[in-house]
Formats: sequence, structure tokens, C-alpha cells
Amino acid sequence: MGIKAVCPGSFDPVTYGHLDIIQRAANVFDYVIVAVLNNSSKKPLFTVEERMELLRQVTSEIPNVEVDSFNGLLIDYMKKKGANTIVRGLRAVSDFEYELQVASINRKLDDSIETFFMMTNNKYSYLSSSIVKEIAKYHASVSDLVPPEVEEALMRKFGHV
Ligand code: COD
Repeated sequence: MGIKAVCPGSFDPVTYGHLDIIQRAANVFDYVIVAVLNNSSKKPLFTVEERMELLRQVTSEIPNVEVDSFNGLLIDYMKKKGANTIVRGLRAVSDFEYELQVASINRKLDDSIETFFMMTNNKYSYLSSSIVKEIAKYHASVSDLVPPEVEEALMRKFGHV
């Protein structure tokens, strides 16, 4: 059966930083579910279906990865999927405080949940979906930051093609 891990997030849209963490998780755990949050208070640029479709395209070569979405609490979703392992990426010390808080809340809600943190590749330590959207909005190239499918989707979204 092996260990089923969940990589949760907004993925609005997926970047090379996310992909780095997903690939690392897939190398370590038997099965990885990339779970896109569907009810965020943030106003997303891409719909949940668009975000899932992009994730599916860019993870199609990784056989033990599945893309899904969830509503509500992450731990409830994990119970439904029979998973108790969360994987989160850490880019810098600034991520740590928030991540510690979320991991502690999740553990308080369900003591069987374990959160694993992976350090991103240094070259993606400054990268976030917000930065990518900001750059793409002004029609500058994001080809070093996101896979080609995602760059295309961004350019369409901002009406540059
Ligand atoms: N390098 C490495 N990792 C990265 C990079 C990068 N450049 N960029 C992002 N990541 C990692 C993040 O650390 C994260 O692990 C993952 O990729 C996804 O990132 P985001 O930004 O898309 O996701 P978030 O932070 O918006 O996701 C937050 C959740 C959706 C997980 C959280 O809000 C949640 O669980 N919500 C559900 C409600 C709930 O259960 N609440 C209780 C706990 S607060």
C-alpha cells in the first residue's frame, strides 16, 4: 500500500517551484495527491478546473502523481482519501512561521496528521505564483519561472495573445 502524501495548495498557477516540490515528494513517497483548494478567500486568476488541468499537463510524466481538488478543511479531505501525510515546500525562513502555525493547527485537529517540509531548489527560492502573475500581467517573459503550457495560459488570460 505504501505512503500516500498530499501536496495541498492554491496553485494559481503552478510554477517550477511547485513542480520541484511535487517531483521531490514523488521521489520519496509512494503516491502523491496534488490537492487544489477550491474555496479560498483569495480571488484566484484561474478557475479550479484550469489550475487542475495545468497541473495535470505538467505532471503527466510523473506516474505516481494524481491531481484533485478539495473544499473545506484539508484534514477532512485527507481522511476521505485515506492519507495522513502532508508535504509543504519551504522557500525561506519567512515561510516558516506561517507553516508552523498551519502544521500545528492541523495536528491539533487530527493528531495522526504528519507534515513534512522540503526545502526548495535554491534557484526557485524567490518564486511565487503572485510574482509570476505580476510579471505576466505586464507582458514580460516568465519562461524561466513556469512551464510553457502555463506561460501560454497566462498570456491568454491577460489578453496578450
Ligand atoms: N519553492 C518551493 N515550494 C513552493 C514554492 C517555491 N518557489 N512556491 C510554493 N511552494 C510550495 C508551498 O510551500 C506549498 O507547499 C505548495 O507549494 C503550494 O503553494 P501555494 O502558495 O499554492 O499554496 P497555499 O500556501 O496557498 O496553500 C494553503 C492551503 C490551501 C494548503 C491551506 O490554506 C489549507 O489547507 N486550506 C484549507 C483549509 C484548512 O484546512 N485550514 C486549516 C489549516 S489553516
